[in-house]
Amino acid sequence: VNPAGTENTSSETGAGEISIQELQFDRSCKLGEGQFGEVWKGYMEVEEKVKTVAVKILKGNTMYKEKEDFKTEMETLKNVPAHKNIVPLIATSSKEDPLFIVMEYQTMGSLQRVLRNGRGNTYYSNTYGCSKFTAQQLLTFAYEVACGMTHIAELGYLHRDLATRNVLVDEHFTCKISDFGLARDVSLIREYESRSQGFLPLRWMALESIKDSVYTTHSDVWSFGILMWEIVTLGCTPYPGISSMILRQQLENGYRMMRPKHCTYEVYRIMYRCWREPPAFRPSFKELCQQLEDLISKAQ
Ligand code: ACK
Repeated sequence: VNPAGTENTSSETGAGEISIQELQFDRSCKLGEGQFGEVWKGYMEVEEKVKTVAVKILKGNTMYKEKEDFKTEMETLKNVPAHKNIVPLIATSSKEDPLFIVMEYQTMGSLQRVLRNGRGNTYYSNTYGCSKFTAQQLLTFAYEVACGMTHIAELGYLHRDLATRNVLVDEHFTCKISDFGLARDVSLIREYESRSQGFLPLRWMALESIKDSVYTTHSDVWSFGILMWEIVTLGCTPYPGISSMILRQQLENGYRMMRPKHCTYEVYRIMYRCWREPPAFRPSFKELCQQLEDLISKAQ
């Protein structure tokens, strides 16, 4: 098990297989629920210490394909070396029912929740509206997600669903990317829109993903641009006032979200570049890290 925040030079997370009996659940604390699974707060003994964990359990009635996808992705996650901006995987049950993954518990919940909770608390009114976060803190959230994504991209993996709801935040306000590559519980979340292929996070998707179901690191970069927009608007839903029915046509016509109120031109330029139509014209995650780091040091 890799403690939070440590770098691991080995090629595996070291997350082992466990059975459900090795976990204790906090029955009063269901963290989330979807059609295919539930996330529960629980406790597990790790190296003779009781650790608070989040357990994502695949429901028993899921279809064969979803089960196989979940198993495959668990194997993928196990092979990703630890990184301080990726949620540490502690253990899995990938061989027998119930299938589940055990992650480190992240005290503050999702970045979406953190941003929305930060609204209206006017500690800093000189930043992005009235929030309890400074411009520097908000840029740091984006920077940390870009660092985690650089790691994922360098390993050749895709996230496919990068959004503030899938980034978790620890007690030090460090962002940790979660659930990448996993078959997700998308049915009950309003932000996933029903289409013939199932439920899709349309408002976070690159044009080529919407049109041709093409997913690459470049399409993850597009989603990162949307995530930056979520950060500067303190967790608003993208494309306000635009229905999902007309979104594709609007994007094809060249429409992109406007610069949000309070967002600097420099920050807007970064997110706007992530939405260029030719995928190869978008910045890489490494470039995004560099640009955000420069902005953070200027904001000091
Ligand atoms: O915003 P939240 O409280 O944070 O609500 C969602 C919910 O479960 C569905 O994803 C929470 N969640 C997921 N994984 C974790 C974790 N590792 N630690 C803490 N909360 C988590 C997430």
